[in-house]
Amino acid sequence: MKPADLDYAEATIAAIATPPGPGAIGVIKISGNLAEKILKRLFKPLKPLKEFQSHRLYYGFIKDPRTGELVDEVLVTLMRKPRSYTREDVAEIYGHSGYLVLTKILELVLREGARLAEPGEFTKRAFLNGRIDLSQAEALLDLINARSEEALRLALNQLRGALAEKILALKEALLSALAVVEVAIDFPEEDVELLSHYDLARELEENVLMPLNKLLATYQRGRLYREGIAVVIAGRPNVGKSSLLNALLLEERAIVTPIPGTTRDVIEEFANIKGLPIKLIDTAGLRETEDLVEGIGVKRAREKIAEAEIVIFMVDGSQEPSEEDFRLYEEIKERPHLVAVNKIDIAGEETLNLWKKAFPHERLVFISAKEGEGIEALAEQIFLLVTGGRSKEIPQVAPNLRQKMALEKAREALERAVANLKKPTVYPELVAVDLREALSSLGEITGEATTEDLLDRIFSNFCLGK
Ligand SMILES: Nc1nc2c(ncn2[C@@H]2O[C@H](COP(=O)(O)OP(=O)(O)OP(=O)(O)O)[C@@H](O)[C@H]2O)c(=O)[nH]1
Ligand SMILES: [Mg+2]
Repeated sequence: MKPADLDYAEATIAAIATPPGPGAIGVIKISGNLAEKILKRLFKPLKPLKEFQSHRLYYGFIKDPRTGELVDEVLVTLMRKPRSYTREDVAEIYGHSGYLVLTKILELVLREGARLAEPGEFTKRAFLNGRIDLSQAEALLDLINARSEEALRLALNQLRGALAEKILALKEALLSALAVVEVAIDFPEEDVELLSHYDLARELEENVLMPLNKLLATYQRGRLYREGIAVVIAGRPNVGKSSLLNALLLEERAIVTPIPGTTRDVIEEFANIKGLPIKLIDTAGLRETEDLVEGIGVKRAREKIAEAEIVIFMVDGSQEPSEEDFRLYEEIKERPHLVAVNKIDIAGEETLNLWKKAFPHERLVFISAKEGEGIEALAEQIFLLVTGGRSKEIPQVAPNLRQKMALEKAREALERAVANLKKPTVYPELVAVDLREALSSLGEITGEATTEDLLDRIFSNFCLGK
């Protein structure tokens, strides 16, 4: 663990903010009280410069102040607090992105008094200094990791404070209820008049519980768009699993041959299916085998099937259904699944009818992975299965897992408060305890009440330099 002393938290931090490897530019970020001093020591402007003006770009060179050695030709900028990402003085050096060059500049910066930033530490400071709340910090992470347009939109909304706003509204409604209850505590002799508990219960239900439940209901959708969902393609060897993977990805990702047992490893690739980030998993064909390598592949395939959220069970529609097909189907039929009857381009009508009889349900899709036939219908079926057939409407905001758990805690406390208010005899003290608990749970979402542990957990997911 890192030291928790004040010096550590107040130190000037620095990191390379761009991904490693050659590129047009590479950025070094410095944040903290020493930022300006360090910049002055290392940066030699082309034109003489008395003082940096905030938020201006300057052209010049980075030189090692000890040896005078030239390190890079750069642009630099200084953003004085509080108008910066962290609300501290922030300096940025835009150099040529070569691994060695950037490392050299960073070393100089560290030698002049900064320490290496931890992953997410710049953003953590932005949070600690009150520029963003915790839900916005998490939105930044979502923004960086977004794999679909919708995930991006959700992240942007949250970054702009859409979730924080909703939480604030809930908290205000809670606070005004709490005020009424507290009056009842302070002036018990004033009797029921001040606190018409039944009305208060109704108000809480309408103004807090209902919107809170609405917000909770968007969790699943949000998770879908943020994290996507794993879909495994499984079936006997040679039925066309890898061909389907390629068809859905629109590229020749997996090897396809007429030889049964071609795929032995697990192949995972993200595809965008109707806006959903879907992790497609192609697996080895399921069969008994003497081959050691293939055997391992089959074992892994079974593991993937067990983990997957959705299974596409694939069969060869050009052949009649066999015992083996039914036996394998038994393995997966309890999972959310689709049955894809493949190779309809070469399948006879009678054989296809046999398949229709074998799996008489709405999850049956007829396709030709090779010719691209029925792939759109299959994508539609996947979408329906994933979204549970609910509307295609995407929510404006959606809590993540951490936020959902806090919302649920708030809901429990609220439900207790409402139940107590509806009893014939009301003990305002009890109600107040629950309302305060609900308030503090909501506060966890925006980060008014946090622990070092929680912050570590959130910010360590960031990349270095963010
Ligand atoms: N006619 C026709 N042939 C197909 C179709 N889909 C796949 N094939 C052929 O079937 C053979 C096997 O295809 P693959 O995609 O490798 O099958 P697989 O299920 O991944 O096979 P394994 O990796 O061995 O388990 C290849 O020769 C493909 O060209 C289809 O829709 N129609
Ligand atoms: Mg294959």
